[in-house]
Amino acid sequence: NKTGIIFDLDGVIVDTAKYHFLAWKHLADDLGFEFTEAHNELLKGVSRVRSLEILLDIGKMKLSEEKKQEILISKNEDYLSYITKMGPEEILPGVTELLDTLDGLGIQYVLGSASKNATLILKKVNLFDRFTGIVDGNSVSKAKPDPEVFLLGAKMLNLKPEKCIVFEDAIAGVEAANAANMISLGIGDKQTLHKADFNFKDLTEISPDFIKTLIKK
Ligand code: B16
Ligand code: MG
Repeated sequence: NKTGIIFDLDGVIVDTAKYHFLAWKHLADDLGFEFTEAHNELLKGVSRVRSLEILLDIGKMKLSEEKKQEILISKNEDYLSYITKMGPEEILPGVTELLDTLDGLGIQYVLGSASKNATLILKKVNLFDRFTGIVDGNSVSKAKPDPEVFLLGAKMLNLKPEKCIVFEDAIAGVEAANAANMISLGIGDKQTLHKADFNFKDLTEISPDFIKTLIKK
């Protein structure tokens, strides 16, 4: 009757969206159209390939498959130039305290992220060793809102989906958690994430008591 946790990465553990934004913006600059922070919201939780499609729609551009592949590589190189400079000071508020609470209660947790850079990012912020396992953009064939990433997470935890709690900041991620039949915790704007079972502004709002009531269910 154990419970396990699956954490999304970008927007829950660290704010890598700001680095994705810079890299996508450089690309849009090169292609000659405007890309704003509001546009960047549309890319949160979305896969790399899908992000490029959305970006090209914004710029009303069509490119060959070959050119798209080329662009995806250079965007990632640009993005990695920021990621390699990351350190533990970039862990979002409340994360370390929550992981300490989970460790104290003997609750295991894994990562469930769309990013292909997840392992590198967790290592940079010194959190990699704390996770029981990592499911990321390299392990899945279907992107969120497909539940695949979280179902693989449940497997890694050796738990039934209904015994898993998902922390997500993106609409597609909340939908994926719900489709997986897991308990979804929306982290961020309550209106945006209204499909989540529970809503919190950030992880500082999650008390040990809340976790204890949740794992009793
Ligand atoms: P990469 P998450 C997602 O991370 C980001 O929110 C999304 O903006 C990004 O496109 C995606 O990872 C892929 O990232 O280019 O590093 O493979 O929120 O699922 O942890
Ligand atoms: Mg996210």
